[in-house]
Amino acid sequence: MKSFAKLTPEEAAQLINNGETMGVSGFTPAGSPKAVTVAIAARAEAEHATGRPYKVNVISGASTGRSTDGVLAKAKAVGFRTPYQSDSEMRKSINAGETQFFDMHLSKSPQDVRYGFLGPMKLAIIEACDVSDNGEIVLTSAVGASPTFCHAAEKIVIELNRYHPQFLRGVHDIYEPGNPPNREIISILKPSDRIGSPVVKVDPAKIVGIVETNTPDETGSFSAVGPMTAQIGQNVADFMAREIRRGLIPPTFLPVQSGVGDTANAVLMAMAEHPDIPAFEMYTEVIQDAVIALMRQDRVKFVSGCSLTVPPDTLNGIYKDWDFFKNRLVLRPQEISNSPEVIRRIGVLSVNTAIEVDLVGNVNSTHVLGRNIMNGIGGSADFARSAYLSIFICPSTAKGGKISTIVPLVSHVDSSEHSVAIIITEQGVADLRGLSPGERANVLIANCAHPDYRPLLRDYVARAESIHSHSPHQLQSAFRMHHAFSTQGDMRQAQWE
Ligand code: 0RQ
Repeated sequence: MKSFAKLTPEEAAQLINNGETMGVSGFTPAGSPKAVTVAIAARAEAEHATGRPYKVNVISGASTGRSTDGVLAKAKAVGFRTPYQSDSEMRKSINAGETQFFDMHLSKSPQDVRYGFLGPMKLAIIEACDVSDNGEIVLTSAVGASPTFCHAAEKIVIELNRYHPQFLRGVHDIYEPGNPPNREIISILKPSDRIGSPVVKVDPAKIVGIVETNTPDETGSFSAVGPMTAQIGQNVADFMAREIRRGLIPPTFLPVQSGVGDTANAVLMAMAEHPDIPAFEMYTEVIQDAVIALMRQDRVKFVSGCSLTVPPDTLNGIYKDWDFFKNRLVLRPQEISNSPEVIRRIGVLSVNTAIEVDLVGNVNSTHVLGRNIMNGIGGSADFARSAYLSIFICPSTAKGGKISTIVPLVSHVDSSEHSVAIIITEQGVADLRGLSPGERANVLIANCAHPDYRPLLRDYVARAESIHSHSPHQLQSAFRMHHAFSTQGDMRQAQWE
């Protein structure tokens, strides 16, 4: 390490100029930069104060911590952003048109960087817990797209974060697929298979300097499981147990993927508590709090993921019990954790959250009323499209009942009806497998819609059916519920034409 220059964050911030692109390490707040990005935001504010333009393009693994997206967006320092975000300042900047956002499948964004589709990358800012003279980088609590950024960027700055112990060497499995026509099979047959290297190997000449930090990940805690999320979780667990009984899921079970957030946590808890579901393995994207608790109880036997997105207390506990955890988890690049090829082959049971679902099973995971982005598609469709069983969950209503999440037609499509098998709300389960659009509409209304909205939705379908078509729609009324919320503040006010 002696051979690398020590830089202050401010010196590192000089390495990227207006209009240039940087790649940032991490995946969620886990492993994302915490010092150089803050200095870049300060530089942007100073440049703006003198009337000079300064905006950079930011490519990350997924969402980041507030010291990346939060401070940069607040400083109006981001011209272009991809592939995912979940920060309130960044969301505001995107929805105000100040930042151009390109919403991408997370399995695909690294390859688009490698193919050159997103232009040249000037700088990679990479959080590491160790780096050797010969250019071996040991990442921290996430892998994300860091291997690709290290290879694609002209220059690399390392944020050497002393908070993370060097014994993390060995938990990462770094494998970067080649570009076609020379790509090989990703030979993962079960979640615990390792196919790569414990380190990211780079030409040490590309590492222009090291910024030292000692800062925890900016990951928040989850809320306690409430009655709504508990009921959704129970419905998912009961459904899976039923599928085992019917012989449609093998009795040994299959690897599980679960999305992020409180509902996903509740689903995992309910699955782990269900007496008919055996202890299982996970092939997922984000490893969040519930997974760690369930590993300690031996209900989750092994987990393959892309990031350890847990609050600092939980992470400290993992580091303290490293002998227990080190052989039970692996962190992979997002191209591998979310690889459709692997997900399809190993038969992942996938559970993701929807914002709204329409009567034929199209899912909107990203947009509120078709216009404003929430977070992005993330890895949801990487899993949904290729899963053994693709489940989407959500409460049947939002905003105190003024919004129905079951609508005639979604205002934006992320996972189409062709990728969605099961919808589960607190009301129940709609099994859409093998159903025609009209049949899907009936089962979704009966089993998943809130009772307040069932008559309205049944009336919509009845009117559509009166004109005899394959799909139960009337174009003149399809967005009336959204329009009623926009203009009258309540979808129940909708009237069909
Ligand atoms: O708004 O925060 O103002 O109260 O949306 O909704 O119910 O708290 O759900 O936090 O789980 O987020 C789809 C956004 C759900 C998330 C989404 C409002 C609601 C609330 C949040 P408030 P909840 P969650 C990858 C996993 C895409 C990426 C993905 C997501 C806020 O799960 O970003 O799946 N998914 N990644 O009130 C208007 C509606 C609404 C609505 C909810 N119909 N209209 N507002 N809200 N429904 C795969 C992995 O492996 C991890």
